[in-house]
Amino acid sequence: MAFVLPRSLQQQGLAGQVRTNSTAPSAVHPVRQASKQVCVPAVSSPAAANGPQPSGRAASVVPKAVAMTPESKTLGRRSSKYEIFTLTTWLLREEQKGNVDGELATVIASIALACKQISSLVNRAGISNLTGLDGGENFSGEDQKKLDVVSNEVFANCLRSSGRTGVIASEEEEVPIAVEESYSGNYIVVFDPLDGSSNIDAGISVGSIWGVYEPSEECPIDAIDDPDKMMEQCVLNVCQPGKDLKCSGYCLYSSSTTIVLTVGHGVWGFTLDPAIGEFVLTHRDVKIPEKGKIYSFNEGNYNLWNDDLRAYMEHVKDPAAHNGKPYSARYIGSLVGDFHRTLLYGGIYGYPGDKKNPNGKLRLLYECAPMSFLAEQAGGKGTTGKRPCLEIMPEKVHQREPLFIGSKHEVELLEHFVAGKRM
Ligand code: AFP
Repeated sequence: MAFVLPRSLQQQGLAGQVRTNSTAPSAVHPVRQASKQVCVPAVSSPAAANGPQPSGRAASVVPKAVAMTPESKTLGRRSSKYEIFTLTTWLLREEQKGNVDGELATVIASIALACKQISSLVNRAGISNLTGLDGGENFSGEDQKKLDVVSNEVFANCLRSSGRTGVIASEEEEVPIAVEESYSGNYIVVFDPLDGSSNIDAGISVGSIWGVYEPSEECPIDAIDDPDKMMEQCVLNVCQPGKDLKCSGYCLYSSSTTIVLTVGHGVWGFTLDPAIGEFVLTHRDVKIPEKGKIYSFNEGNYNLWNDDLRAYMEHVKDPAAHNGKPYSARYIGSLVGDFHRTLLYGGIYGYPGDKKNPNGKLRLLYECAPMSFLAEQAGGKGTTGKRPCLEIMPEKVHQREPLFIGSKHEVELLEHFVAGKRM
């Protein structure tokens, strides 16, 4: 877990209690050295904050192949076949509608910039000696890949530089980091910078996942004098239920790099156009199919599952129960890739608890809750099998929960079995 503390806390002496950016081991680590690029999105407008154009290419000389979108009409301007609708344009429109404020737009723009950098690093991993293990472990005892470490730094740098983030929590770190910033904001960002990284060395899809919260109103961190209490409060501020999310999203690094996000008004997808370095709208107001005959579980754990889950699994594979055509199995082992397919094609993704790990493997704050917010905004569902993920009040930053997510009908069918019922 990494924290960027609001300046008010740093001034009150909390910075001395926690690892600061300047003392981080990155100064001597070759991989970390490589990632020392600091992201500085301009904070005055989302348009500027979405990153620089590659030199020599102005936004106006967009290749002909880029299609004009229906959104251009809603902007009230004369449409042109060269007009494109980018993430920046979308953020401006959402700001005009009152769905995001300028600060949140800046946070999202800085996340998009981090995703561009990570996309470039992932693409070049094999030729830049960024595959393989970093040599360290994260606090959970999991081996860290080089790209886990680098992506964490890229994400944290971009959020710090946005000047709009007060607290950040990452899958990769447990020790809080106080950063000497001249200004900081209030938004709380939780993220998994590179989910599915065990797939990296084989060139298989990976992704980043994030969620953005406002500080909890019941515990204003500025009002506390005791540094220990302040630290506790930072953790509490991060630990909010998913229903309080202001934004969540993921970036898929695959055959293309695609950001899919929600600010509570539907789900929108933007694909990185490498020719212009911009995320271009490609998925408008995504709705997950109501039904879908694809299941995505690690069935290797079958013998560790309980009877209800095994009965469900037998049901979806039973030709007699489905007019001769059972469900298809698809499993990448990368939540972002598996969820993206489920969102577009329909079906269900599941990571259940089992005899060894009663709460499964996935983390509530930066995996289950952000993905469930997306699923619900797209008309689907995300549950533990017993209750909606968005309703769970976290007790720990790195808490694990079972996750079943996808088409409404498919998740409800699973819940039916988990409740001990049968067809
Ligand atoms: P890694 O980041 O260690 O590859 O874990 C990925 C993940 O958290 C999620 O993206 C996958 O869906 C899930 O774990 C795969 O876990 P199994 O390997 O146990 O199926």
